[in-house]
Amino acid sequence: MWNTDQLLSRYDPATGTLDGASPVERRLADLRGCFADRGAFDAALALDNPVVYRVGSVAPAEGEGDLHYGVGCVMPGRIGDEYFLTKGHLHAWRPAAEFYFGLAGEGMMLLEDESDGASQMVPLRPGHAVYVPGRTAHRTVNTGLVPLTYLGVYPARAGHDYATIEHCNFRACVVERGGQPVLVPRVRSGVVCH
Ligand code: S6P
Ligand code: ZN
Repeated sequence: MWNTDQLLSRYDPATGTLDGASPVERRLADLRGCFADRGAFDAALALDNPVVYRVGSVAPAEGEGDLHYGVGCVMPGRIGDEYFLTKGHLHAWRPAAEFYFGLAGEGMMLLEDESDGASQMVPLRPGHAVYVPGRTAHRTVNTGLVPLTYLGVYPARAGHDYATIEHCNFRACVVERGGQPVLVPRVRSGVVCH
């Protein structure tokens, strides 16, 4: 029999955190190579190294069929015209899909199909349920003025492959144009992968 502490984690909307979660904090310096405009990144980092996002993950069990989940909170901000974002990853176990649910703020999920490289952005807002299929790189982007908070639920065996994204980055990025988020091909890359 599981005890209640293993089954229950409470979300605090005031702080955007789950109790009992193991926290990870990513600052701007941790995101080198993620933003398209390297000059704007270096200039911003010379001034400050703010927290860009936090994730608290809960891993109740590790068996086949088990689930892990986490709450992410991405701060508002931009580097040049590109909105603050998460590193992004593929799942190490490629078939693993993920379910996202928006809790607060407004943003986009940036998705990239590993098989054909097709990019897509999907709105993520309170009450939005977003399905991230397997074999799809995913990154969360805050396009609003307040923290973007969301729940993600994924197979325990999914794992994270950050290396593929760190090497090549996403093919597209979400930038501000006339006050609106738009998806554009990423330029100004130092690495040619695609
Ligand atoms: C995990 C899930 C999320 C991310 C979070 C931070 O599979 O997709 O909890 O971990 O959005 O993003 P990243 O790319 O730094 O893990
Ligand atoms: Zn994921």
